[in-house]
Amino acid sequence: MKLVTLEDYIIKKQADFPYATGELTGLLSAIVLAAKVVNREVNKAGIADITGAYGAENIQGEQQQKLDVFADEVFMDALESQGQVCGMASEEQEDFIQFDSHVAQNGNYVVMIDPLDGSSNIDVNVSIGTIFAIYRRVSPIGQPLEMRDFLQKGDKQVAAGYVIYGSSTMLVYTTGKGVNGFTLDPSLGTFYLSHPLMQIPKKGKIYSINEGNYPHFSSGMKKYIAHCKELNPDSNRPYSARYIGSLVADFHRNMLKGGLFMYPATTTAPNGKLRLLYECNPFAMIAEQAGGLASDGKNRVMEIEPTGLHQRIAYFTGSEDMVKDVERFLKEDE
Ligand code: P6P
Repeated sequence: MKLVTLEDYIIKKQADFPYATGELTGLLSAIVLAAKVVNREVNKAGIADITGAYGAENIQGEQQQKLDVFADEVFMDALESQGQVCGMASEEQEDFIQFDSHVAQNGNYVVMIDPLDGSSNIDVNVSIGTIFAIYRRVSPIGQPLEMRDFLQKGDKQVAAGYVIYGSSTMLVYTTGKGVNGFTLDPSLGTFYLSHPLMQIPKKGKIYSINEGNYPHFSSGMKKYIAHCKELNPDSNRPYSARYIGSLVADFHRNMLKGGLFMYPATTTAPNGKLRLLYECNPFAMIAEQAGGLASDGKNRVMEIEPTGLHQRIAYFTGSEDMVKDVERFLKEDE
């Protein structure tokens, strides 16, 4: 098979990008560079003295793992020095950041990012990931950024993607013309096209949810879980339960095998846990581009009008038929 590098692919496909062709190349090259740097550190976290809680707490009130802080800084530096991006919002930062280098001030784009999602899994060697969404700024170029540049609906994403740091490191992204996956050859530091035009199987046999929260689920949610477990060979049930507890890993498995990832609202977390801007929307764009769906249980995620940088929503994404099934069960809760 002819080896296509990520750089070749971006150049070949940049004509698909609805804006100045060189802009996408620059944008993605910054992300690729940062991903390689983070990948190197993640791969040696077990031996280097940078694992373990950093001591500080991030905006979520969670213990910041040192790699969280490192990854946030690496992506921020790479994006700022590239020039197309004028600011970013991150899970690790309370407010958005306006890049002040003269290079970035006239950038057309802002980036929302979860620099290292699933970081609580770092110490147990479970796959973790970076999740990113790219938007064009809406306020005047060269002027101070405004919150409205970040509180944009998911439908306004010009690109979205994730990096999974696992048994192999992959970068998966879309610019609205399908989803492509690239695998890193660490000996060369080069990403190669390994999963062209990824499609999520319409029907899946895997349901992915933290059933430890069962006592806090709605009745409709409980009935859907019972539905997943029911013996019904004609509809491939009972499904298999798979929950890694690392969103990027759970989502990536469903991209390849089909399935439904769920993080519903509960009595203890009435808005769910996952973040709309830098977790749910990027994966929603990817899921839809791959023939799947992403819902908050009632509404299409990418139509939700954001109200805050760290806003949480209930989240259901993956195989089209399974998302529609769970929405039917949740309707009874209304
Ligand atoms: P729970 C990891 O901390 C994370 O943000 C996602 O990667 C993951 O899907 C979710 O939280 C797991 O949450 O409550 O099941 O441990």
